[in-house]
Amino acid sequence: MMAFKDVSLDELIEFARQVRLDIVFQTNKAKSGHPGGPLSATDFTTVLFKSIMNYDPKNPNWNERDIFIMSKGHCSALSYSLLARIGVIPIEWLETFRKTGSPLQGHPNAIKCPGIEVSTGSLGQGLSIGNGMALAMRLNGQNGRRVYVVAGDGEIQEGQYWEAIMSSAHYNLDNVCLTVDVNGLQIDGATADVMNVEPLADKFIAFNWHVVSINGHDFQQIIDAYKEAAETKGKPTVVLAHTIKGKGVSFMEDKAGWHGRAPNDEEYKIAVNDINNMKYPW
Ligand SMILES: Cc1ncc(C[n+]2csc(CCOP(=O)(O)OP(=O)(O)O)c2C)c(N)n1
Repeated sequence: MMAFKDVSLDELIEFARQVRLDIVFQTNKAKSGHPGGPLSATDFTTVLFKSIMNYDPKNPNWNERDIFIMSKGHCSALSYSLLARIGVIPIEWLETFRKTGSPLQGHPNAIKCPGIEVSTGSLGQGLSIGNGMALAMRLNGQNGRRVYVVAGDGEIQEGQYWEAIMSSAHYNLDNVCLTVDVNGLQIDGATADVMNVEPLADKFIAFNWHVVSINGHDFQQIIDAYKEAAETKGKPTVVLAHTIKGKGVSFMEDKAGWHGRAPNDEEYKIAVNDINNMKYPW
């Protein structure tokens, strides 16, 4: 049922590097977009797409596939890069990011872009939708399928998240795995200052979730966390991925100002150089 792929550490490192390059490429080319959040979520989504999730790139609607929902839809540059690099959409499409008429809009459109399961961007909804899909899988007897949702730590200030968190546990949705990208920042400052969401582990435990806390840039910890999630029966799992917003680009790291600002041509050159020089463990 669970067919995790054995992917070498080098392959994960180079895939994640390419994804980071794609993120700064797309936002530079579009002269708009969100680089910070995608760069923090790159490493754990790389593991999901390269070694954890079941899918067929040639048949994105395959009825037995695992579901990936980027609940924090502003991180679309990351989703598009992942879909392009695994072969669901053409790599050339990345040049059209945020252009009028492109399938790759600033916030993802599930009708226009293959591989995008849910149109997101209005924060707060991803887990609710994922719960519905997970319940449908159960009704259909599809015991091998799983739902992976990625949320931001700012995003889960939305009240809808906590209703959904209650529901996943109430229905014992052990086929749901939520990853919270705990980068400590949101659009205009520190999550702790705007609306503190901590202590997250205690909150999820109180809501009857299985909790795994990791360094969200450490590939082994990420792989182990998703394997543990898949082996956990009777309750949903949340992976609290502690990350750095803007990871890999010196002048973006841990800066809220790079949430929704694109690198200009000069900044883009520095960003490419920084990413190319990232050494693992990073
Ligand atoms: C319902 C809703 N309210 C506000 C926004 C505007 N907004 C876009 S991104 C963002 C901050 C999100 O922070 P976080 O979830 O931590 O994302 P990350 O830092 O990982 O990029 C906000 C408030 C939105 N997209 N949807």
